[in-house]
Parts: sequence; structure tokens; C-alpha cells
Amino acid sequence: MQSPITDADWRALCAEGHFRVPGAFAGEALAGLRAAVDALLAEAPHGYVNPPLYSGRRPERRAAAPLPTDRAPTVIIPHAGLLAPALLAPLASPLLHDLIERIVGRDFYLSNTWFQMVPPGTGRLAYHKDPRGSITLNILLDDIGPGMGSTCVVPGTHLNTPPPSACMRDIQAPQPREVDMTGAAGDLLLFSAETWHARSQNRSARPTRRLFYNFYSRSSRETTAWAGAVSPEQIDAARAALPAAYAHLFRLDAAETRRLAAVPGGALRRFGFARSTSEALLRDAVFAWQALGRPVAHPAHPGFLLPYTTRLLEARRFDALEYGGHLRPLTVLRNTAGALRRSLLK
Ligand SMILES: O=C(O)CCC(=O)C(=O)O
Repeated sequence: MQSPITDADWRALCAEGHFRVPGAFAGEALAGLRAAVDALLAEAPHGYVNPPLYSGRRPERRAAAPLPTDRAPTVIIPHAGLLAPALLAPLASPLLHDLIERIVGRDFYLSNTWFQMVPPGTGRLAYHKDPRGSITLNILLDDIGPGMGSTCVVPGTHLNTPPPSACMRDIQAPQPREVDMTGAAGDLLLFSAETWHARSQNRSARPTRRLFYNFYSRSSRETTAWAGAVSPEQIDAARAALPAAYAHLFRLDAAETRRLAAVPGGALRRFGFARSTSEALLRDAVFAWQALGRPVAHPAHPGFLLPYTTRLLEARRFDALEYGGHLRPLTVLRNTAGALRRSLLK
């Protein structure tokens, strides 16, 4: 990354929830990333089966190419940056570090890192939001145009929207306002995991390759996807690949997170800020009401943010009409009945 993003770029990122930095890691940087990925693929040409995230279990190599009927029919190398520290080279950029810190607060974690190749013909991934309090980066390893298996987002939906499961008749279907996060090899793409996002079908004739890096604020999550799934030596090697000032990317301290997660204020505010997921609608609406358009700096811990927030949330106030207007009452009723049935059967 050659230069800091401008104020106009920052405003665009906050308003849209996604942003592209063209050519941020082109040239030699891209060649280094591709070489590291090639070495990983030489060991595991079909990638790995990824156990549930945060299970601490190690991924197992796939013996054969994924089938379109598999749960994740893409070639994935989980924890790629910890298997090949050369893939962490982009994170040594102070400009990028400052940008991530501006979004999620100081001492953030490298929460997850993976490589993904989307074979031609691979179908869509359904719309969802991920838990709050993070930012995801993609580095494109190929030129990727529309309909080539990249992440697609509905711009602006990190603000004032319930989760897609309450708003869309069919979360697998393309949405009218969606945009594919396309670009040239070496481009850096950022998106808020709180936008409505999915993955487009790869209708092209070739596989498309991307690197993913997800960063969590320290107040939003106690651990990382790679904790327990890679060896202590691999973590040491990853830490050593970056400047000493960035060691916080790999530092876990659950007690510190619990201290940061305490939110001052009344019962309603504490209810809203008590979970990272947006799937429980009432709590999600209270969170949005309490968090959107207000300062997210933690009042008791300088440099950190309130749990489950990013600075992108400061862009706009909560708008109950806009939030409620997205809801599909029948979908909400069906999902509520399903959740009730599941909890009664437990
Ligand atoms: O594969 C993709 O582009 C979708 C990424 C995604 O859904 C995520 O990072 O949560």
C-alpha cells in the first residue's frame, strides 16, 4: 500500500461498507504472495476440509477435488498466513496497520486468514452478516470481474439493517443492488462483515484466487480462528515475520477482552451490547439504536472501541423506519417459530 486513503475514501468506506485500493500489493509483492500460495497448493492441491471455526481443530487435507455438492465446494487453505508467513508480508505496511486500527481500535487481532480458490461453475454462497466488530481484507491474486466468484455486497447495509435472514425471501438469490468486489490482481479490497454479503457464482472458465485476512477488535472477541489449530512454532514464525510493534496481532488475553467488553450505561444499553451476533432481532435493533451514529471510542479504555463496534458505525444514526422497512414479517415469523421449536425440542 503506497499512500494513506484520503478523507473522501474514508467517508466512502464508512458509507458503503466496502472499499478498493487499486494495485496496493501489485508487482513484486503480488509475485511473492503467488509463490507462497503455489508452495501451499503443491502440498495440498485440493485444499483442506475446514472444521468449524473456533473449534481449535486442525484442518485435514482433501484427498480429491471438492465436489459441487460439498458444503464448501471451493479450494480453501485455512490459516494460510500461519502456514506460510510470507503471506503476512502485506500486513507489515504501516499505512495498512493504521487503517485497520482506525476501523477496529488498537491492539486488534489477526483473527482469521485463509486462501480461497473458486473453481469455474461454483455456485453462490448465501447472504449473511458475520458477528460484529471486525473488518475483512481480500487481496486478489487474479484479475476478477463480475460473476467470477468474488465476495458480493449490498452497499451500505452495515448500517440500519437487520440480518438478511429476516429481510430476504431467498438468501441464495442475487439482490438488485448488489455489487461484486472485483478488481485486478494485487488489489486490496476491504469489507465490513456486517454488510449483507455473499459470494457470486463463478460463471467464468477459470478459477479465481483470493487471500482473506480478518481482524477483530480486542473488545469484541476473546480468541482467534487459528488458536489451537496451528502449532506454537507456527505462531512464533508468523509473529517473527512482522515488526515487533505488530505482535498484538497474535496476542490472546481473554481476561483483557472481558474487561474491555464491559459497557457502561443502563440496562437497555447493556442488553444491546451483550452479544456479537445480529441474528437475535430485538437485541440487534437495540444495539443499532445505541451504537449507530454515536462515538464508539471506549470511555474507560483509551484507544479501544466499545465491544462489537467499528468506527464505520459512526457514519449514520439509527433510523427505526429504515431498519424496520427491511423486515419481511412472514420471514421473521417463520424464523421465530423455527427458533422456538428448536429451543423446545432441546
Ligand atoms: O467467499 C467469499 O467471498 C465470501 C466471504 C464471506 O462470506 C466471509 O468472509 O464471511
